[in-house]
Order: sequence, then C-alpha cells, then structure tokens
Amino acid sequence: MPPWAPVKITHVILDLDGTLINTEQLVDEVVGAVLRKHDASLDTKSIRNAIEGVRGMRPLDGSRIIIENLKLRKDGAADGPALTAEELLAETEVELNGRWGEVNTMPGAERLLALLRRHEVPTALATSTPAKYLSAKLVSHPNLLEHVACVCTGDEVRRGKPDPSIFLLAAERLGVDDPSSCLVVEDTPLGCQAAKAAGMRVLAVPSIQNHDLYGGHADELCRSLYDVDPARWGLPAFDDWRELVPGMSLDRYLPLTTPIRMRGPVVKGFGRGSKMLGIPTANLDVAPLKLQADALAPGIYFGWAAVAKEDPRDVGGGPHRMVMSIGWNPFFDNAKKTIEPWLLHEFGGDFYDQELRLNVLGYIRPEANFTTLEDLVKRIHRDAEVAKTCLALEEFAKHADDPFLVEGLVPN
Ligand code: ADP
Ligand code: RBF
Ligand code: MG
Repeated sequence: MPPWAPVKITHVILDLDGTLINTEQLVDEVVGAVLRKHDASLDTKSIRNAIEGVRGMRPLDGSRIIIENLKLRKDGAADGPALTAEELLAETEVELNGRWGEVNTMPGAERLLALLRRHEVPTALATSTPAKYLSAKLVSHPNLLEHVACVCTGDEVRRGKPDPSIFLLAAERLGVDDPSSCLVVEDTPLGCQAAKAAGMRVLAVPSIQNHDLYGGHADELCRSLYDVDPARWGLPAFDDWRELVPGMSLDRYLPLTTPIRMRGPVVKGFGRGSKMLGIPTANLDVAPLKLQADALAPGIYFGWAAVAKEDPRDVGGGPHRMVMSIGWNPFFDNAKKTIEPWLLHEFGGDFYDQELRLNVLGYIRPEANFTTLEDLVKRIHRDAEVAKTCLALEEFAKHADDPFLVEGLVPN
C-alpha cells in the first residue's frame, strides 16, 4: 500500500462512458455535426473544446453549458432566440440512440470487471447516463455489468457530476460508511472532481490528452485500464502479467487474450523515426483500422509483421519480429494517433505504400514521456529485447505461421 493510500480500499465504483465503454469518439462525431449545423462558423477546435469541457456530465447539463459557451441560437440566426438544452439534446439523442450499437468496450474493461468479480470485490457503477439510455448504450455488450452489485444512473440524483451526489448514492447502495474506502475509476476531470468531493480515492484513466486537467482531483493516473494495479490499493492483484525473467519483475508483458490483426499500406509518418531516433517505424493509417486500433490501449506491443517488400516465401522475407507503438507519442505530444511498428529486421531501403500485415500478441507498457531523447531511444531498444525474448517463446513463436501474415501478400 503506497503512502498516499493509507486507507484500505474495500469497494470499487466505476464510471461507464470513456471508462468501461468507448463512447467518446461517437459522441464527438455526432454532437460535433449537430453543433456545426447550428453554427457553420464554428471551427473544429472550439467544437472539440466545448464537447471535452462537459465530458462526464449528464447529457442535459452538458448541452446547457455547450449552448452557453458557444452562444448557440436557433437555426444559427444571430438575432434569433437561444437554442434550448432540450432542443439540442433531442437532436443529438436521436442520432446517438441509433448508433450506440457501434460502441465497444474500452481495452482492459472486461479484464478489470472479471478480476473484481472473481475476488468478490463489491462494485458499483456511477454513471451520468440516465437509466432510459443505459441499455441502448450497452446493446452490443448486454452482459458487461452482470456482476456489478448496483447501478446508479444520472437521473437518480438532483445534481450530476461534478457534484458528488452520484458517488455518495453508490456508496450508500454498496452499504459503505466511509467513502474513503471506495476507489473510483473515472476518465474525465469532472468525474474525478465529483469523486474527490465525495471523499473517495480516485484513479483517473484519462480520456482527455491534457493530463493537467486532472491535477488535484486524482490520486493516481493510469494511461489505460491495462496499467491499473489494484494491489496498490490493497485490492486483489492481476495475475496475468508475466515476468520476462521469472522473479525479476523489471521487464514484464501482458499476453493479449485475442491477438489483433491489422493490414494496410505503409504511410508517411512525421519523418522522425530514422532521422532523430535511428529507429524506423513503418506507419499504418489509423482511420481504416479504427476498430483494431481501439481494441488496443495506447502503448507498446510486440508481435509479428510481414511486408510485401520481398517475396514473403523467401528466406529472410518474413514474417519478422516487431515491436510497435500505438498512441500519441507523449514525448513529441503528437496531435494524431499513430500505429508504428519497428520491424526487427534489416531492410535494404524504404517500403512506403507496400502492404504491411501485423499480428499483435502482447502488451509491454504504456507510452511514456522521457526527459531526454536518449532515454526514449534506450527504452525503445529495451522494448525490442523484450519483444525478441517473448517471440521466442512457443506460445508467441507459433503465430509466425499465421496465414493472415503472408497469404496473397505481393509487392506493388
Ligand atoms: P516515417 O515518419 O515516414 O514513418 P521513419 O523515419 O519512421 O519515417 O521511417 C520509416 C520507414 O522506413 C518505413 O515506412 C519503411 O519504409 C522504412 N523502414 C526501413 N527499415 C524498417 C524497419 N526495420 N522497420 C520499419 N520501417 C522500416
Ligand atoms: N514515443 C513516446 O513518446 N513515448 C514512448 O514511450 C514511446 N515508445 C515507443 C516504443 C516503441 C517500441 C516504438 C517503436 C516507438 C515508441 N515511441 C514512443 C514512438 C516514437 O516517438 C516514434 O516512433 C517516433 O517519434 C517516430 O514517429
Ligand atoms: Mg515511422
């Protein structure tokens, strides 16, 4: 138990949107389109800021604040009456309710829920979502909350997050006297603020890139649910991490329960890999791979790769071992998510536009920031060593034979 968590956690309270299910991108897309319809002069950045600013709130509360901040009027008429929150919500709801089925769980959500269930840790859900939309949001994942002891919805309290009511209600339903024995897992700054105001311990798994916004409201910050370590809070530990050298927990990895396959042409990146780091990474376009990319938390992974550069049946033509980064490269603070594998093989030259196939098998660590470029480079080389050791193990080595990697793979 770390010094900043002197109280033993006995209960867990989970947020839903952005924590257990990946609703944020869909909400951004749908709400953004409706906002633009009402005011064509809005730029992408103000729309993003407006939506991000209300993340975690109840839909009606959020709509009200967005209208205020963007000064939205009916049909965009400068002299017209203000748009009402109910009107805005009615428009976004229609579209969203038809599309919640597209929403996937967050990487690591089922794993965390399974751990809590296995160890019978009493767990509640505290969501800003009103009860009437909950099942629509979970339509593709009807069993997700099966073992959650109680569900508290936004319509059950007078005030929504950042007010602490919903968390206090969850504590009451769980039968907890001391809120500080509850650990809240939240993705938004407002949700964290609410949980802190309820006197609870807060673990933030940020869905907003600017981590400064969580300052003061979160006791711990994890880049994804993969990196949550419940044992730090006196809760049961995950037992699926493996040590590279047994007994030495310095280098560890997490096998993926389902390998993730991706394919696409190699695209241009930021042009930094080989030049600045001496580490070339063959980037894949994220847009057409959205589903696969979202199934993986941002972080560093290992697996197999094949590229149509050479005849894949040639000796040395692949599949090759690879170690890859997926995410925003915090060291460079990229605005765009990238998928970039470093193929652990010497190539004669570039292979832009050639088809690349990946089979991602295990997770190594979250993306990190480093004080110096040298430290980043050193760490990436260590990741490569971890990848090589893992890929030599039979359970990962056998995936080199996955037909997906080479079938029909021909150079352009
Ligand atoms: P970019 O920013 O455009 O991705 P990089 O400096 O990262 O540029 O270089 C990546 C390119 O280098 C890849 O697209 C590929 O064509 C080439 N390349 C050569 N060897 C490798 C390798 N071992 N792994 C990945 N890419 C390689
Ligand atoms: N970038 C980061 O900002 N933080 C990281 O922790 C990080 N880890 C990486 C690990 C591997 C195995 C690879 C291949 C790249 C990693 N990068 C990381 C991305 C690196 O910054 C990127 O490849 C270059 O900026 C080229 O685009
Ligand atoms: Mg690259």
